[in-house]
Amino acid sequence: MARLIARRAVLAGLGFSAIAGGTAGLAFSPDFREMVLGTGERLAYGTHRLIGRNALAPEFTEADLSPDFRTNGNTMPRSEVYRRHLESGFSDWALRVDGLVNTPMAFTLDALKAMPARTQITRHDCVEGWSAIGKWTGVPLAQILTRAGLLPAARFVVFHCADDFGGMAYYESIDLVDAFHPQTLLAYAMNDRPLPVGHGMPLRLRVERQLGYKQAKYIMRIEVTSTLARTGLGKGGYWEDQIGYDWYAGI
Ligand SMILES: Nc1nc2c(c(=O)[nH]1)N[C@H]1C(S)=C(S)[C@@H](COP(=O)(O)O)O[C@H]1N2
Ligand SMILES: [Mo]
Repeated sequence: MARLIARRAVLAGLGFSAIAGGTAGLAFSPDFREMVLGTGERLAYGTHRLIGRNALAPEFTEADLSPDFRTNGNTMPRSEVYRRHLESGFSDWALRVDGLVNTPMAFTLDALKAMPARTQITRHDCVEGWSAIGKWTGVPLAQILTRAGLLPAARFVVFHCADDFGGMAYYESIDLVDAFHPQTLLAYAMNDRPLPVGHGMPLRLRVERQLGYKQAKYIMRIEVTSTLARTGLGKGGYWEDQIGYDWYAGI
């Protein structure tokens, strides 16, 4: 039942009217395109939606793992709150899930680890020109959203992070198609070990069909919204706001 509601909200939220039809991928509503997409990304977005909402990013094998997966961006949030969680091993940390949901919820790290997990070996592509293959284990975001239940107006999932650049908090957002994609994870482990601080401890996003800057680290709160206009400077993410990176960073 909860699943059905969530699915209906996905379809309604994106204006998919003919999801089962051959052209479903291009059936997103014009107002949605105008609101958030530039010309180049509109092409990538349309292509991905045409290929299929659940088309998988390539997955690799253990032999392909990068011996050295570098870090990028912030590697240690400086907020007091984060420092305290780090010192206490995130024992009283909880992921908050709120916004346009039926039931606002909080998930401790143990609760997340007790949920059905998915592991995938994928390539991370940073817009700055480097890539690395890593193994990620976490909870599919779809499970979290299904547990909380989406309200009909839900269209985006916003990830609020613990770190900032010059006082501007890092955040990112995705649409509901990516949010319910089978490879979209809230990862708590990397290469079979707890997520290192530099890579986003305790929780980071993996949204495998998009570039590195979408892979939000240090997630503290997930907010479901109907618009991106009221978060940060309104472009859907820290780098989108600051230097105009595409909101839809399709690879
Ligand atoms: N919270 C947060 N998430 C972030 C960043 C950041 O600075 N802060 N940097 C982004 C960028 S540009 C990249 S390439 C990846 C880097 O992930 P890594 O440090 O695990 O390699 O994280 C992304 N997510
Ligand atoms: Mo990046």
